[in-house]
Amino acid sequence: MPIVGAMEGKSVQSSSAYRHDQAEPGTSSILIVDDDPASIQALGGMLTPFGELRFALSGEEALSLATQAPPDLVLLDVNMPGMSGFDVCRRLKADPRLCETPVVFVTGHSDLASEVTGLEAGAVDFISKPLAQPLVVARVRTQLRLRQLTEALRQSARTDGLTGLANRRSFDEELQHEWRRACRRQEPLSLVLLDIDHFKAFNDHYGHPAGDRCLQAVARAIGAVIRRPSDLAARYGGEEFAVVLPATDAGGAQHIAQNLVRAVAALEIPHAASPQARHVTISAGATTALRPERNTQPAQLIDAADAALYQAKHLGRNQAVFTAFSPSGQAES
Ligand code: GH3
Ligand code: MG
Ligand code: MG
Repeated sequence: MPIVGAMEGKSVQSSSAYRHDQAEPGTSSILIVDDDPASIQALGGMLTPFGELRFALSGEEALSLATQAPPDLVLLDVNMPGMSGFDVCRRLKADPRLCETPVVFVTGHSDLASEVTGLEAGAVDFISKPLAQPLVVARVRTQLRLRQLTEALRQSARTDGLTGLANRRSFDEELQHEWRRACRRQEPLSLVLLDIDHFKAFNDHYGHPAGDRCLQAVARAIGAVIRRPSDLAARYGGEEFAVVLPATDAGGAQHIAQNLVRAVAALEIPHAASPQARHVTISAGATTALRPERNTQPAQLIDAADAALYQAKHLGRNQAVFTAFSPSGQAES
């Protein structure tokens, strides 16, 4: 069985000469699962142009490869010794990281009952053996296209349209997520809230479109300050932004908050209507939960950062204030 040694668990890059105009050529990751090496070889030959192909000869191996790196599409044989394709599909659908990956069954006998079982297990389509190349290519292309559209919609539902930062909904979800993670790992979690100073006056003076461009420039400056992949910058609402800093202690949070204030001032966006500065500035409120606990809520972290932001405004704006966050959930100055 030369194909097993040659292809098992390996990646094969596509040739870029082949054109698929609907699903982007060469960019997708497909996992092909079949205990019959001849079927794997046939499918592999048909699908090479779509991108990276990985192969598994059993359900167990398929789950292990999918967990290592979630694919864009799984082509799954129904009848395999050991774990059946239906079981593999159910396991994929039960995994939060893999449940969105479309599964197409490839089956030798497509009777009504097994199609219903497959669809109930979470599959999106069936392909019958013997394999007809045009049909396989068309069905795979359709599923990859749908996957791309779903991903694009998911992304846009999480993004603020004006600034390209995470939107409020995404911020709320991520803060909850990071809070739970920090509780589990006993790690600190920091939050910085930012608010543009005298922005109403900026809009009144320069007009709303200029205000929008200012928000975009401030968002870019914020994005350039935070560099860790786990950090999240979001538009919290209007001219307010939020930065979530996982595994960041009080010193780190103060440092970032000060850098954010400096970075926006350094843009030197003229603000002739500001009573305080000649250019656009922001105020920042930062706080750190040293060891988040499950009996406290991320909303209390927001309250503490907001209290610090209020103080920064009160002290004269264009500055960062840090407020400690006590384990009981009360903010301390
Ligand atoms: P402070 O220094 O106390 O924060 O004063 P401020 O004027 O920035 O605060 P205020 O809350 O009074 O005004 C916020 C302004 O932000 C009012 C609103 O016109 C403007 N704003 C909110 N969202 C947008 C937006 O999407 N685009 C534009 N151009 N302006 C916005
Ligand atoms: Mg405001
Ligand atoms: Mg403001």
